[in-house]
Amino acid sequence: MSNKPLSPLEHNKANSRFLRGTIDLGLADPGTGAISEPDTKLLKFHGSYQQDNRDLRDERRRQKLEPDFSFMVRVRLPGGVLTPAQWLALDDLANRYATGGLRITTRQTFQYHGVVKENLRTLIGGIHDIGLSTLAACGDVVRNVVCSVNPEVSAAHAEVHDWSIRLMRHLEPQTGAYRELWVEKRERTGEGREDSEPLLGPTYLPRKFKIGIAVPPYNDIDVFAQDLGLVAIFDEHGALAGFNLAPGGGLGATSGDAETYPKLGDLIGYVPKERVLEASWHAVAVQRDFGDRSERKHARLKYTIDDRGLAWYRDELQSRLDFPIEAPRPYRFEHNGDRFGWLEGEGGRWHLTLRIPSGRVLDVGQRRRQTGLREIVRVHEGTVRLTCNQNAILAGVAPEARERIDALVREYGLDDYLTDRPIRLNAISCVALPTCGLAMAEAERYLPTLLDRLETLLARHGLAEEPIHVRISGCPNGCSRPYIGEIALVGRAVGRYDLRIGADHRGERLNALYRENVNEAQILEALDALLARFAAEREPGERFGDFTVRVGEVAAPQRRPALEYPR
Ligand code: SRM
Ligand code: SF4
Repeated sequence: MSNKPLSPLEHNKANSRFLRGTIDLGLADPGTGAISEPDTKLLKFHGSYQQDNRDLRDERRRQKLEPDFSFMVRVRLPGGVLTPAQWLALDDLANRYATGGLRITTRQTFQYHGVVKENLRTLIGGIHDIGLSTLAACGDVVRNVVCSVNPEVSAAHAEVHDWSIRLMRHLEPQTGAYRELWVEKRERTGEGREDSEPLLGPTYLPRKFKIGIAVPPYNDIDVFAQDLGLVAIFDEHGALAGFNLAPGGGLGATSGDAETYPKLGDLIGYVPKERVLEASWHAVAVQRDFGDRSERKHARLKYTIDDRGLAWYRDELQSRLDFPIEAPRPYRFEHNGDRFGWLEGEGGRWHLTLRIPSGRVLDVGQRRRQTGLREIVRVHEGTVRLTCNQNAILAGVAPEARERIDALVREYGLDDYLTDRPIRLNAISCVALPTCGLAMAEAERYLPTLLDRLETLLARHGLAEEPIHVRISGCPNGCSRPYIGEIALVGRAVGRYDLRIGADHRGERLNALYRENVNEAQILEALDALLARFAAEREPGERFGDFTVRVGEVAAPQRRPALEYPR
């Protein structure tokens, strides 16, 4: 283990009395819209980030006012499944306490933005009251466990979804701080002496830890971008047998720092389903014990594995288990997108996947998505499922209810899935400006313009119906998983992006840098030439990302995970 000094956040966590800090005092201080800097770090573990409106920063500074502070609140929603009643309650909380409606994230949950300090306790308490939580939605913990939205085979999905909930419960923080602060709303939180964290320990994990379960043939969660990816494996009767383990994925990178990089996870083996809780516990514990606690940029599991070797990680994990990790089992992914429109599932129930651009559940002009979804959910008797591509599914609809839902979809302008071209349907963006403190360029607000320009280019080359996956992030942290986009823009500065190409559409190959730090005109010029070549030289059925690698426009980037032991 490292002799380097611990990062300041490690001391902060150690002294926090199991995540209490002085958050209670900060919330009670009427003199500022903020809380103290050390407490902002602890607040993340409770599911909230302090932010300020970056559009207003300069003006507020000129007026000698403190920044326009508010809080982002992230709900924890394993597997992205919620009831209509929960949807309505979350929607109501958004209207009362947040700005900008609800936002579906790339990890199939909701975020609220613009929550002022005085409303934090009411909002988080309200989320708790409907059986949900924000605990561990952010911070150095196991985050929201995502899983494939798989409504076609609902029995299999139901079981996999159940595992995502069990994993979340098995690995979540045990501190009483959350209950004291947000449920009991105590003026003064306790001492934390009675708390213990059997898995995470008093300093929690070195960094965030993400777990996701994919259900082949769909990789809609991008399983190889997780710290621990689980690929569900089914037996010959279609019953869930167990999971392949793929540790070491992670996409974040820091601009200009070659020591940080995106990476896909590697397959190290298979465990039967009844062993997955134990295997995941120890997969997390290895990172707890060996992850870098001195340099946060180097603290994700991918770096621990790259420093020590995949075989080391597998052996270390195996040494903590009293059952063998078996060889990985075969599976095949078809794509990492969503399947829009109506699909019939088991038991004669139907499922409707709606396109929600950038996940914004908000009324804008004719597109009254927030009101429309509220009206639909009021009559909907199944569940709602959020996808990691920021879309929403009305699941479990009776055949006779479809017509009414279709009418509401049309009335409120939720019919993008019928009108949009594939490139628009599959595009993902991160939040970026104005709320994200790390954004270097626009993402969500620029995406519609970018797509207009790309549609013009595609039409020029006779490619209007081409389902190319486009992803844009406002900085290299990669929250829209841009490093697995067939075309990706990664923000470097206002109006400037790295253009990356060459990922596949199954989430099994990273893309590579094609043009560095370029503006819109340069991006469009480069893509114009690439699309012309694609239209002229592609093989039948070949996808854009695969084409750019085959013809050598970019060198084949990181391999897809190999189906073999790492020895
Ligand atoms: Fe993210 C930080 C938004 C998914 C990698 N991410 C942030 C913060 C909290 C900015 C900050 O630290 O101040 C962003 C808040 C913006 C805002 O105003 O709301 C933010 N990340 C998001 C969301 C909301 C993007 C979206 O538009 O949907 C996603 C919330 C997911 C969730 O519900 O939990 C989101 N972030 C991701 C993903 C994709 C994924 O997990 O599938 C990644 C890449 C995968 C990974 O983790 O490697 C991702 N976010 C990061 C990183 C880079 C971490 C790293 O290892 O370097 C940061 C920066 C950090 O942690 O220091 C970050
Ligand atoms: Fe913010 Fe960067 Fe994540 Fe976008 S990718 S939300 S700009 S941290």
